[in-house]
Amino acid sequence: MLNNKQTSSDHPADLNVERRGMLFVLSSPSGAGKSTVASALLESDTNLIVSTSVTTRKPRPGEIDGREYIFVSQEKFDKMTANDEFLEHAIVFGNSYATPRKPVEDAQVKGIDVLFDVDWQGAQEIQQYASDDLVSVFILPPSVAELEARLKSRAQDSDEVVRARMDKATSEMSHWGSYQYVIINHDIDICVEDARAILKAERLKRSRMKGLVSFVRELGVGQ
Ligand SMILES: Nc1nc2c(ncn2[C@@H]2O[C@H](COP(=O)(O)OP(=O)(O)O)[C@@H](O)[C@H]2O)c(=O)[nH]1
Ligand SMILES: [Mg+2]
Repeated sequence: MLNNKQTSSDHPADLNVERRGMLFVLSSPSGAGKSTVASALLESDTNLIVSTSVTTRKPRPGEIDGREYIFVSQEKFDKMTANDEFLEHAIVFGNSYATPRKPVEDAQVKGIDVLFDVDWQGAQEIQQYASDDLVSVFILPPSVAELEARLKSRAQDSDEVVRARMDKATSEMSHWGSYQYVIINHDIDICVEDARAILKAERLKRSRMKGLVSFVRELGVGQ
């Protein structure tokens, strides 16, 4: 029954409970503002949760196991891979990263949207998994100089790591064309606003509102 969760309100937005959760993929090179955008969206949006990745990378100062990442040994990671616990996995900067499958499946069924902070490899695999449920956004820095400045100001990684990330940024950015949306981060507040607009517009797409056919039928409108 398509309309069994319909509320008494006649606003189509109430039909959102009828839709499957979207998979909202955010990618960018390190330092382009992805984490800031992700945090801002998650804070203000009650129907959006984040996918917490599993990684073999060591925690940085201030990172908490289960919050930024689920930090595991390579051995544990390999075991989880063999158990098919991951929706996708990839090697980034020499460390393994993966998206746990179960929380995504559970959220989608409930109509909750899931945000992913993954690299281009993850985005491609999630695209294959999700097809119509996917919304993908690539965030570009305003310039190479600005990107470098942002990476340096973090000071959490060694110079060597920062250099390696600058080198990788160019190749990561070369995948911008396979994303549905591109945001240039001249101003982080506008960047957040743009990401919110994308999320909102995608939620309002007719094709996602599964309860719409029965709703319109009740309005007495034929096919
Ligand atoms: N494919 C994939 N990439 C991930 C996953 N989790 C994080 N990443 C990416 O791995 C890269 C490194 O992430 P991180 O260690 O947090 O360092 P950051 O570059 O400072 O954000 C980023 O591009 C993330 O988007 C994941 O589960 N799968
Ligand atoms: Mg990150």
